[in-house]
Amino acid sequence: MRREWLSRDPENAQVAQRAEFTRDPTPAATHFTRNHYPTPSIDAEEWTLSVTGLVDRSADVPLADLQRTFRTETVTTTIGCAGNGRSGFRPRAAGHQWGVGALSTARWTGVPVGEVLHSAGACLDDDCWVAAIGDDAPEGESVFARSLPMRKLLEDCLLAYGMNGHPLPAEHGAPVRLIVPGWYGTNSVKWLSRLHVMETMLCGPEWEEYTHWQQEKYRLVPQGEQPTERETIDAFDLGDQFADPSIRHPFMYGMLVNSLIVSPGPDESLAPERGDSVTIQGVAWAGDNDISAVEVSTDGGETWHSATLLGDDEQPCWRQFGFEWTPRSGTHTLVSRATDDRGRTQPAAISDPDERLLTIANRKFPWNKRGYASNAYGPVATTVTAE
Ligand SMILES: Nc1nc2c(c(=O)[nH]1)N[C@H]1C(S)=C(S)[C@@H](COP(=O)(O)O)O[C@H]1N2
Ligand SMILES: [Mo]
Repeated sequence: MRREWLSRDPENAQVAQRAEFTRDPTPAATHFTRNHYPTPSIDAEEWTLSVTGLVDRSADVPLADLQRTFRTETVTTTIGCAGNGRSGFRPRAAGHQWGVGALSTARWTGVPVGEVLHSAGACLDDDCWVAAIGDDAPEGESVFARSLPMRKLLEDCLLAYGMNGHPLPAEHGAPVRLIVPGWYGTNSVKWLSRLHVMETMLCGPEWEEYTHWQQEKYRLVPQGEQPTERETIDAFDLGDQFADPSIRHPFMYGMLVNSLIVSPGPDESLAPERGDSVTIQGVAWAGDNDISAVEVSTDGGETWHSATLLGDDEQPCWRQFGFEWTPRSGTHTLVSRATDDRGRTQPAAISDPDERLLTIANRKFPWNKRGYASNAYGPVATTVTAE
């Protein structure tokens, strides 16, 4: 079993085995799927991308033009759903109870968003916003749309029509989706139909049908509070939003540093020859930042050892790591703890709701109503037994 279904209609499936995470890339058939509405069927021949708002020339770009007229790039990136790890929240947070499998890495091929904005004569100022609008909402439902800051779009975002060297599959957003490397998956709008350049985020009565997924959902909100609409913010990395007291309910943008032990797998029994070592393997990722170190503990976080980072640094995707361990017989709790290149480390646990935390404090991640964005290592620990 490659994927475990959380619901079939709409389709929501997570990667079933941690072992998949050291495959590079995650095959499309294994990649997690997170849909709020059923997968729409869109005729690629009829499809166009509308570019509207603060532009000199509004445009409707057909797929063939997108593929032929503009520069193409391929980017490998790790996408994690903001709800990944939600099942670790106590008490339970609302929504699908994702384990650790709403996380995958793929190679996306498409056109840098800046190419298309440029050719439409869009306002490219740093303080402009672009609404990325999806085409999946059934009649009467809120349109799936996200507001992205211009600087990020120009830096590294793609209008993707290919995944792992094949045409983009329907459930991953065909014919074209946005890819926002290093940011929570919700920003990578699938079944993209329109880019609208504006001075603010989607907000206010004028955009009523478009604001739900931007302003209400995908905010980090403690027990007993409600998020209020904002027109703009100027910190995007979730850690930077935590550090800005003017942003009380952060938006799900740049991902926090995180890691996971892949092998040995949960509940595995190890039978190494006496004195032989076992390789502990895992993956670590840090959104827009780089991983600077990973530590591994075999006693649930009491003592820590430096792991070896493998592969390239400066990739907008996960870094693999390894640690040679000579287990004594008995039961062991394995956890990993990554640190990003800005010195920020994963917390140990998720807080209680009544602590009302608004940021990571005392090595605790703030419990929040929708169970978003936990990077605590405790809830994703694995237990193994050595003979
Ligand atoms: N139009 C649209 N785009 C969407 C979604 C959606 O429901 N509708 N889900 C978002 C969320 S919450 C995530 S985590 C990613 C998941 O991408 P995937 O299904 O290709 O893994 O798509 C995002 N893009
Ligand atoms: Mo998500």
